[in-house]
Amino acid sequence: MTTLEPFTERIYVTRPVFPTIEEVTEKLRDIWLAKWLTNNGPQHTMLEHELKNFLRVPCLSLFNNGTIALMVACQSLRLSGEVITTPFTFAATPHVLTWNNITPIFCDIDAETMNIDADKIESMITPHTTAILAVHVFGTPCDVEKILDVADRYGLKIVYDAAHAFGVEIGGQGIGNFGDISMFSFHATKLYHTVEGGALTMRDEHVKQRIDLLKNFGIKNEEEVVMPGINGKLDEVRSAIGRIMLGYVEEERQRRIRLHAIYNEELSGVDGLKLMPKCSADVKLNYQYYVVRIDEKIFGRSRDFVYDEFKNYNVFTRKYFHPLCSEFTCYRQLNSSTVSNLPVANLIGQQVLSLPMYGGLSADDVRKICVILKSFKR
Ligand code: T4K
Repeated sequence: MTTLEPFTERIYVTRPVFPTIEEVTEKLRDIWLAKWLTNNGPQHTMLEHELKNFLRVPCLSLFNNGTIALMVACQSLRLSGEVITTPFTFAATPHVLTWNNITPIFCDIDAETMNIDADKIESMITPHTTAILAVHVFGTPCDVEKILDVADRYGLKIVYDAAHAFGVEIGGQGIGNFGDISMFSFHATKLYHTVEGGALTMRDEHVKQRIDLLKNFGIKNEEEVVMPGINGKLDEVRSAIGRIMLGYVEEERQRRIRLHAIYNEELSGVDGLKLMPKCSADVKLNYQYYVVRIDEKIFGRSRDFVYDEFKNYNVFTRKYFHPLCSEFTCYRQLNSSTVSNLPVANLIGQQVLSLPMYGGLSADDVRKICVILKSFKR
């Protein structure tokens, strides 16, 4: 079982969960019968309702992807000037700010959770700051209380990029209840997906109404267009797939819980490897990713060595998130992008590696990945 032969087939960092073709065909038949393909059809209405219940949030608005959703979130709150965010995230997070004519201000991250360091946010606030855009990286919740405290004291809005946090809860409350607006991504590579898609969640029905206008060109009715909106609509086919996929989430999550446990069991105690952060007992996690940090000085091999070497075994890991957003050519000239402002993020960006994590992996696959990883140690 745990030989060091390469895997016979490529093992990717993740694989999408697929519904059966029969389930999809059945739903497509409904769509064909209704002759309604997009623009607020019945599948869309039903999915919005079902997701609102699933995520335990008062209001939810569906989108064609998470990035457009986040752009609309910034528009709906009329954010401007500067927004404080994390450099340790996917490119979409700072890009939506730039697309809204807002300057991203990068704040360093916490060495344990890898989320924005709530204790450092205050020092980044200027008279131009309008909001905090925090990311629940790898599904680990941000310090929502501290972020609320600083936002309240300075009158700032809070937007959470919850792209990785589908189904995560704090103390029985859906993660989408925190902040003014949260964004979820339903991309194919996520625990839950609609092929491409996303959603915003919010507490205020009036905010939802504004968001629903913004994602439909600002069209109020056949006579009135009340704001410069965009096309952020999720169509009927993807909405229908999303309805099917809701039936798959919990089983997929359970499979990943088991695989996480095997990774933890096999890798804990290996000098130079830091495993996923521990969360308090009242947090329900989704186990979407499994990330290790490799300390080259102790492990004897760099993260880049491990990443390259894994390929010889047909294992395709990912360096989520390297390079940091503050290292992108479009952001590195910002004052907040200096290494001295972001020491923790720069260190973690060099160490982090996302290992394969999806329900289709077997326990033996994960054990073998761990044996391979441990064999690299010097
Ligand atoms: N905020 C954050 C914090 C995010 O992480 C993301 C997206 C967003 C915002 C924006 O949300 P969206 O607009 O995407 O809804 C992937 C995803 O495309 C992206 O959604 C995700 N974050 C990011 C972390 O990961 P890539 O460029 O790494 O994807 P890709 O195509 O390399 O796929 C990863 C692996 O998955 C492949 O090596 C193989 C496997 N795969 C992928 C696809 C698409 C398959 O087996 N089948 C497939 O169909 O960005």
